[in-house]
Amino acid sequence: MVTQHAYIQKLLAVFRREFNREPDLLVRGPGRINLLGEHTDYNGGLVLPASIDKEILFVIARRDDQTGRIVAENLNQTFSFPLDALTPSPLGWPDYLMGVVDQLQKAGFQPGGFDLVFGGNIPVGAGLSSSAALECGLAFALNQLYDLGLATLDMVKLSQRAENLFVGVNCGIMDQFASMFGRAQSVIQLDCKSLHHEYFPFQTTDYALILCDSGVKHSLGDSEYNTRRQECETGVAILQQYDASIHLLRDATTALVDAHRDEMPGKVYQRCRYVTEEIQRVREACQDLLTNNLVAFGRKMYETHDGLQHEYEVSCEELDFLVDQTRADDAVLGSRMMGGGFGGCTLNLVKREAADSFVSRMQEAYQNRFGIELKCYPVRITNGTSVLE
Ligand code: GAF
Repeated sequence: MVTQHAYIQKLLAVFRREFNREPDLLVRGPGRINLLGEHTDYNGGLVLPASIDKEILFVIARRDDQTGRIVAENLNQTFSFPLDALTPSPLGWPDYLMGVVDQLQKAGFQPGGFDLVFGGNIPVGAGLSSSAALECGLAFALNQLYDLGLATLDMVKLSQRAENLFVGVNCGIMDQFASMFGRAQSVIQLDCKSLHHEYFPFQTTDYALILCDSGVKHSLGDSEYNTRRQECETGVAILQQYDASIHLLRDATTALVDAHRDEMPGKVYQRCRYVTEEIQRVREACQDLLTNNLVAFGRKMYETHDGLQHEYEVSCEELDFLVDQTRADDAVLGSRMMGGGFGGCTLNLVKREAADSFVSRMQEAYQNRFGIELKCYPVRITNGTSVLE
């Protein structure tokens, strides 16, 4: 495993070789996990994410002209673009960065050009928000480099808009918020309507958080994500006829959804019920954290998975298998699929002393069932996007 220090040295060497100069700034943009509160962000509900020790590092310097020159170290690719003529790139990854420049400009800021080398250890496609890490890291770096005076929340909103409008992915605000606002040993309870946030302690001395990467990403994920959003909006439109103060599902309760079950198409009812229950679950789970009751917290992770599997229907065979493997395991407090669904990782809360044997058991079972090598990542909760001294 390459240490952060060794990897920074490597990025610095690439920067000097490519640009023949010294950088002005080093920035770290972390990926994220989400403990509970899935598919609630775009419903204005509560989420419970944290930023982690999987990260993208940025080595960057100002330029005197209006050019962005970028090296993606992991991919061994380079890309240059004029800041005053932004067009999407077939390479894909530059769009996350150009999207940030685009949104800065649209918000009335004029960042200058930059030379940048970036790279990191966030597995792509695993649902750990490498895209948010990329957006937030650049927004943060440009804010520092050009003294733009943006508040942290402005950078979060701008990064989300970059993804929505320039990349064209209709995500909620959770991933960017978590990448920016993370705090070591804490989870963030974010209210996605008011954007009020609060930190809750998450001690992992006795328990480890382990991601199991299914290695699959079923292609229907993106279209189903948008369908779920629409189904939730349909539910809101129905409930609004009875209570005009309901603008988002977070404004409704499970009891209200149940009361209007007969007026809703079956799937719409299921989606609304899951969302209102999940928001309540996050509330209760935060009380578990305050009393350090990780057993109760873990149970809620299973409840979330069951809701995502049966009511929200965004899981898949591989994720269900990974969660089912843990159900009778005394070493596991909780397990669930994480993120948008249809692939990516499960998140597991495991007794620390049993972490290694847990990983071996899961890898063997997954290999036997699907013939796929299961990658497992123990993660630590860290601070959010910041300058590296
Ligand atoms: C994806 C989205 F990007 C998030 O905004 C969130 O909606 C999540 O799916 C589901 O909770 O990660």
